[in-house]
Amino acid sequence: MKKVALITGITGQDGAYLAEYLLKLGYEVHGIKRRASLFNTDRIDHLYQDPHDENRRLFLHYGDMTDSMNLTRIIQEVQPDEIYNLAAMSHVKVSFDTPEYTANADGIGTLRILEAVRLLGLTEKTRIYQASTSELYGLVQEVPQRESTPFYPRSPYAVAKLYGYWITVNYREAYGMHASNGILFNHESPLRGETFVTRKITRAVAKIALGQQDKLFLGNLSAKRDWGHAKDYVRAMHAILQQPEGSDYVIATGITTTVRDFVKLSFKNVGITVDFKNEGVDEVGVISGIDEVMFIARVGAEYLEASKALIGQEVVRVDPAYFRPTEVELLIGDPTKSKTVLGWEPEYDLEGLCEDMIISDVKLMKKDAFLKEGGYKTLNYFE
Ligand code: NAP
Ligand code: G4F
Repeated sequence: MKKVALITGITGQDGAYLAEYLLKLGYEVHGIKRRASLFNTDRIDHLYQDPHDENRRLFLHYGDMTDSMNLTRIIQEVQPDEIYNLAAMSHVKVSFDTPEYTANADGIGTLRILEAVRLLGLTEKTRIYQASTSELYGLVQEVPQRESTPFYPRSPYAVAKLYGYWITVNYREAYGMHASNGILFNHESPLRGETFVTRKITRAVAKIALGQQDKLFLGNLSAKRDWGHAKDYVRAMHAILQQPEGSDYVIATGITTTVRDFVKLSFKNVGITVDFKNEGVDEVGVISGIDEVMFIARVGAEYLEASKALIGQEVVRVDPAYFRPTEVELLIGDPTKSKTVLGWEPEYDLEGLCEDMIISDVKLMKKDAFLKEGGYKTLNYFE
């Protein structure tokens, strides 16, 4: 029997990778997307199937995490075996500007899904994955962070996700539901939203290498994150729902890196060496050399002459506008449980992740070529 999955947040980074992964596994996939004034399905357009196709296995439904009746109706219609609750206002800095909405969509939104499953009498049938986050650890109480590490959220986003985490645990314990939290550490990809720090960096590096941008302004360069690849992390989400019982799992690489070092690595990926000098808000990143072979391979010989003129140029600066009122300085996860129980192993390391993002962004910034090839529609993420 074909399994049926419902993904909230299917138009996001993880939703797109997960939808493709589940379709490849033979699932019928339903996704909830928000109505927007422009198309917002770029990341999943390559999976789109004509509504008249009799063998269609991807279905999209309009909906919103703040609308209980809508969510309940969709779950009633779809009768899913598995729900992946990925929809959220997921930007930590923005959550300080929109705290009430974030609490509603990310916190109460999770309750709406759980309660709909319960009210519809689907507690035996439907397994639920909740997209929990390493942001729950916030002001970290233990290094590395594991499933038993106490939480100390540091943003309206993390506080909303704290509610989502505990209401998921509560429904599991109170009603015997197969409901699980994936406590995922930061995961990135070529599909990452442009305002998260890794993608902001890889896009800017590609543009600087192509002569389209002069400078990259960043906030806290010393923040440390445990960065993995979203492709690896969606495999873990699926594995969590295949376990006999619901439970909570840390998904992480166990390695942490500063934002500063991710900047250096990204430039290195296009053959540009960047050194940092000064401290605090006066810290700057300056180009000190070009590896011509690497530059030509990654960017193109036609851009080499112009790039040589960049040596000695200041290309990174700190802008305090990107500082957060309360910061999460260090995240590093201990993935022992997910490795032993789920058998989960990531395929990408940080170098592989950064390379994947840089290659994609250089291609994307060479816009004409990219659009001629059909943009995202030409990409099969799991091939
Ligand atoms: P993302 O790219 O920002 O995608 C979020 C998705 O949620 C998008 O499809 C978005 O729709 C949708 N959405 C937002 N508000 C909604 C609402 N009110 N109703 C319905 N849909 C809504 O996030 P992601 O990186 O894929 O992350 C997926 C989930 O994992 C999120 O819950 C995030 O908080 C959590 N998480 C992410 C990470 C990470 O490092 N990526 C780590 C831990 C946990 P639009 O496309 O219309 O905006
Ligand atoms: O890329 P970020 O915005 O991700 P953040 O805040 O860690 O949150 C992401 O990961 C969480 C998992 O831990 C998810 F739950 C959440 O949904 C989201 O996907 O920022 C990473 C770090 C922060 O310390 C930030 O202060 O980079 C620092 N940073 C420095 N300059 C910057 C910038 N972040 C952004 N977005 N933009 C900057 O210019």
